[in-house]
Amino acid sequence: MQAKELDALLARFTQVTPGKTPNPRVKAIVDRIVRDLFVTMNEFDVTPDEFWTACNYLTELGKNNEAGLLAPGLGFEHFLDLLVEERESAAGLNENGTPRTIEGPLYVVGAPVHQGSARIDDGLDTEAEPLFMSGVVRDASGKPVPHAVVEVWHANSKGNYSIFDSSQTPFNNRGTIQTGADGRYSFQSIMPSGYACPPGSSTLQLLELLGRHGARPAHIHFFVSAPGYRKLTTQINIMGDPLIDDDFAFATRDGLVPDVRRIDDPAAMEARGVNRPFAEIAFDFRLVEARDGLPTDVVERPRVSA
Ligand code: MBD
Ligand code: FE
Repeated sequence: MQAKELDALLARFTQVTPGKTPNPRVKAIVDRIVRDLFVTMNEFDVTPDEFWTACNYLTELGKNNEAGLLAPGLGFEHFLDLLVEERESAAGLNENGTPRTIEGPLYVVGAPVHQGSARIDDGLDTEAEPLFMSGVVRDASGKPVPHAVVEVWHANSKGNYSIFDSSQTPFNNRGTIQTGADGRYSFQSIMPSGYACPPGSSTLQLLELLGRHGARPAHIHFFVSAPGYRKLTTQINIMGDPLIDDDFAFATRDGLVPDVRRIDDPAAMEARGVNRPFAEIAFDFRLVEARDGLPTDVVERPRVSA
């Protein structure tokens, strides 16, 4: 179809019904997306079979509750991080903060709350490597932030998340740690493995058509918040994971790959109360001060609660 004809068609299809009032932002964005899709269909001579395959794909994606999995897989969630950061930099926000990275779809509201330190694994995975992680929540100048809250969630040694994986105890590898005046947090858990999109999932089906895999390096998620500071959504990656620079969700960032100490000294094992060699990670978070006129740090999205 010629551009002129396409323009005339879109002008007709995007007319407002007399007497109705559109939401101007929704209208502007949807009109634009429809235009871009028409242009794409025109350019690629999309057939009816292809179009309905795509519609059915979206229906199945929704039925499987996978919009939140495809979004990081296609890079949208990381792109949102970059868009927020562009606005933060333009506003001159302190750049000493711990880098943000995507939340992903597997956070669950309602994890057990602990003071200062916690054990967040259920102790049932006796093959997994014990992991001890600790650090301090600091401000941009390095001073401890009192009364910070560190929410942590990660996969088990098979790469699966409790609640979404009904074979695990609820809230395994999930916890909320309230720090004291010193900003210190610590927890005991087990070393996670990287998540991979389930075989047969809508997300993996599309990724395969794109010549991609659907796996993540091992990682641990955090929300870190404190009164007067911007809420930080981030993750650390486990150093040495072969996918660290090949994450299907594009979440790896400089500054988020701390050293992992491996310890097999029997006295240290005994002191930690474990019967196997274990891993230690030290990681301090740096929060930046809250400020008006920035994109919100508290993202509204549907989240599972349990
Ligand atoms: C995850 O564990 C995850 O963090 C993301 C972003 C997507 C899928 C699974
Ligand atoms: Fe994850």
